[in-house]
Parts: sequence; C-alpha cells; structure tokens
Amino acid sequence: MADYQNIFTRVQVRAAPYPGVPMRGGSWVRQGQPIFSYWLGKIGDAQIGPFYLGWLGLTSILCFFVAIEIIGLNMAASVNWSPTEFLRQLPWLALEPPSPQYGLTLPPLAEGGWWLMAGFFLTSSILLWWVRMYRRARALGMGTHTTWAFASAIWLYLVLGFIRPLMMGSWSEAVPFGIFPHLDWTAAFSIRYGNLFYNPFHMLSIAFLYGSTLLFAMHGATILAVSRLGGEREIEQIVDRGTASERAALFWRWTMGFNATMESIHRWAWWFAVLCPLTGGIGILLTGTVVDNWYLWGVKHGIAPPYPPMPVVDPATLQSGGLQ
Ligand code: 07D
Ligand code: 07D
Repeated sequence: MADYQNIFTRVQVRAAPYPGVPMRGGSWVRQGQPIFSYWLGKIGDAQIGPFYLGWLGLTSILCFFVAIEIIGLNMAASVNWSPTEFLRQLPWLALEPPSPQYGLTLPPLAEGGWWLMAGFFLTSSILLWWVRMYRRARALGMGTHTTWAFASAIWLYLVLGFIRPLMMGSWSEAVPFGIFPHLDWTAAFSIRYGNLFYNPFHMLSIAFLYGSTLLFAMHGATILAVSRLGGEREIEQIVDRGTASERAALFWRWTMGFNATMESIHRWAWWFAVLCPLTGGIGILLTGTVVDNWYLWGVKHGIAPPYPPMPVVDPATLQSGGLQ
C-alpha cells in the first residue's frame, strides 16, 4: 500500500501522523493534534497539523483581525447596520481614505481616520507575517526564497497604499478598502494619469504576469505528463538517463530546441513571479511623481501617435440653450 502514488491514484495512504523534522529555534512548540482530511487528501497532503503559531504568527493574526474588523464595522455602519443589506451590497461597500484637504495629517475617525487605522493594522499584520516566514524558513534550514518573493508583493502593496501617498503628500492618493471600489480606484488612476498602458513598467509587469502563467502551465503540464514515470520526484532523476526528468527536458528540446534544467526552471518561475509586482511598483511610484500623463509621455517618446489636430471647443464656453 505504501508504494509509489501519483495524483491519478485514488488510494490515500494512512499512517501514523508525521510530526516533521525536529525543530530548531522558536520559543513555542508546534500546536495541535494532527488529523486527516479525506477531501484535502484529494488536492494535497491529507494530514493537517501540527502547526507552528509563535508570537509573530499570533500578533499577525490579531492585527489582521483588527483590520478586517475596522473595515467590516465601517461597511456595516454605512448600510445602517442592516445584516441583509451588508451581505447584499458587500462587493460595493468601501472604507475610503481621507479627502485631499487632510494631506498627510491625522483626519477625524469618520473622515478617513478609520481608513488610516485599518491600513496600519493590515500593514503590521503583513509585515509580521513576512518576518514569520523568514524565521520559519531559517528554523527549517531552508533558503529564504519564499520570503523574498513575498517581499516583492509587499513592495507593490506599500507603494500603492503608503510610499506613493507619502511622496504625493496626501493619504487621499491611496487605495480604498472594498471589492469593487478598489477596481474603480484602479480604473480612475489609469485615466487620471493618461492611460497606464503607455507606462513601460506596467508593460513589463504585464509581460511578467502573462509570462508567469505560461511558465506555470508549461512546468506543471510537463511534470504531470511524466508523472507515470515518477516525474514529480524530480531530484532523484537528475543524474540518470532515460528518466522522467530527461524525457521532460528532451520534450522541450525537441519541440523548441531549448530546454530549461530541473534547477533553472524554478529560477525562471521565481524571477517571473517576483518581477511582476517589482516592476509594477516602480511604475506606480513614477506615476504622478515623475510622469503626469503616460499618453503624452508615449507621444514624446514615439510610442503613441499624437491625436490629429482638430478644432477643440471648450465646453465651458458653450451656451447651454436651456438644457442643463
Ligand atoms: C488567488 C490567493 C488568495 C487571495 C485571495 C484574495 C481579501 C480582500 C477584503 C472586502 C490572486 C483575498 C481578498 C483578503 C477582502 C475586503 C475589504 C491571489 C490568490 C482570494 N487586491 N484587483 C481582486 C486585493 C490591488 C485588481 C480579488 C488585495 C490594486 C483587479 C480580491 C490587494 C490593483 C482585480 C483582490 C489588492 C488591483 C482585482 C481577487 C492588496 C492593481 C480583479 C484577487 C492588499 C494591482 C479581481 C473584484 C486574487 C476581482 C481582484 C484583493 C490590490 C486590481 C478581492 C488583498 C490596488 C483589476 N483583488 N488590486 O485572486 O475579482 O488574487 O475584483 O494590495 O478583477 Mg485587487
Ligand atoms: C496587489 C500585491 C499586493 C498584495 C499583497 C498580498 C492579503 C490577503 C489573504 C487571508 C497583484 C496581501 C494579501 C492582505 C490575505 C487571505 C486569504 C499584486 C498585488 C501584499 N492591467 N493596473 C497591474 C493588466 C489596465 C492599473 C499589474 C492587464 C488598465 C493600476 C498587472 C491589463 C487600467 C495598476 C496588471 C491591464 C489599469 C495596475 C499588477 C489588460 C485600468 C497597479 C501586478 C489586459 C482601467 C498595478 C504598474 C500584480 C501595477 C497594475 C495587468 C489594464 C490600471 C501586471 C493584464 C489600463 C492602477 N496591471 N490596468 O502582481 O503594478 O498585482 O501597475 O487590460 O497598481 Mg493594469
């Protein structure tokens, strides 16, 4: 029963719960009596727990809870505390940042103060979780690649909600909390700064986003395609001939003349994923600080055609003719 399993095998192995390697560092013990879940076993490892909480994990979860609580209660207040309206309108509800008149000062709670406080707790939560990832990786004797990849996402998040508003001198520049409201902000941002499509860092970010999906599909598909040969046990196969690994590599050499190696494919994936929010953050930081209109920037640099000259009438000069 404990012989080789792959994702097409419907048998789930059940042995005594595996506690994991001995722990190095950390002031807490691992929590929880492990249990098994048949349905999680369908998509991953069936064993749940024990997990390591620690001070960083606990405080991060608490900060996250406080942030979501502030956002949720403000949204509930905006629909007069009606639970049905809260659920019905949830995707449209928002907790907005302060208006421009407050600049970077502390506004009254109901006029952006709650937004500032929610942002503080959400950011604390994310940063604490980042340190937790770093510390857990170190405790397992791993590299800190996951931590630095997460840092790249945090960079874009901080640019959007903290660094760029600081540079523009106003919290009102930041993103509101809310499902559709944050999309409205995104669309308005693009229009305000003359169409983000002409921002070369938006272009780079998109190339890495699309590239990430392509690489993920290629790698995932390749490994699944050799799973009947044990392909997902990559490391054991690197040195031998005729293995799943070698066929996976040869498949790409035969179809496109070049193949990544078992190591380099993961570096490709890491860099594409990391460069997506990293270049994106640079693009957002330049917007409104260095470049005020990306379309005109594009015209100036020969990547966008200028509009043909035409007589433009200022609508403010038109007679309304009684129609307002
Ligand atoms: C699948 C991993 C799981 C994560 C999930 C998201 C919350 C928010 C909070 C109601 C891939 C959990 C969501 C905790 C709930 C409240 C107050 C990751 C996976 C399932 N966005 N965005 C979404 C965030 C920005 C944009 C969805 C966060 C920028 C567009 C979700 C941030 C801009 C579209 C969401 C953030 C932008 C979305 C699905 C932070 C430019 C969509 C996300 C912290 C980058 C899509 C209705 C997903 C959608 C969508 C969350 C920032 C643009 C609600 C937490 C300001 C164009 N965003 N977003 O699956 O359906 O990610 O929106 O910066 O079309 Mg967004
Ligand atoms: C948001 C990083 C922060 C997330 C963190 C996670 C939690 C949840 C979860 C408990 C995603 C914290 C997590 C709190 C905990 C649980 C479950 C990463 C984030 C830290 N665009 N656009 C991008 C495209 C247009 C606009 C990037 C395409 C229009 C703006 C991406 C198109 C306009 C911004 C991208 C398109 C516009 C972007 C985001 C097409 C709108 C940004 C990359 C085909 C009309 C952002 C430089 C990313 C950026 C961004 C794609 C069109 C506006 C590549 C494909 C022209 C304002 N756009 N976009 O990784 O970086 O996000 O721009 O039309 O700010 Mg765009």
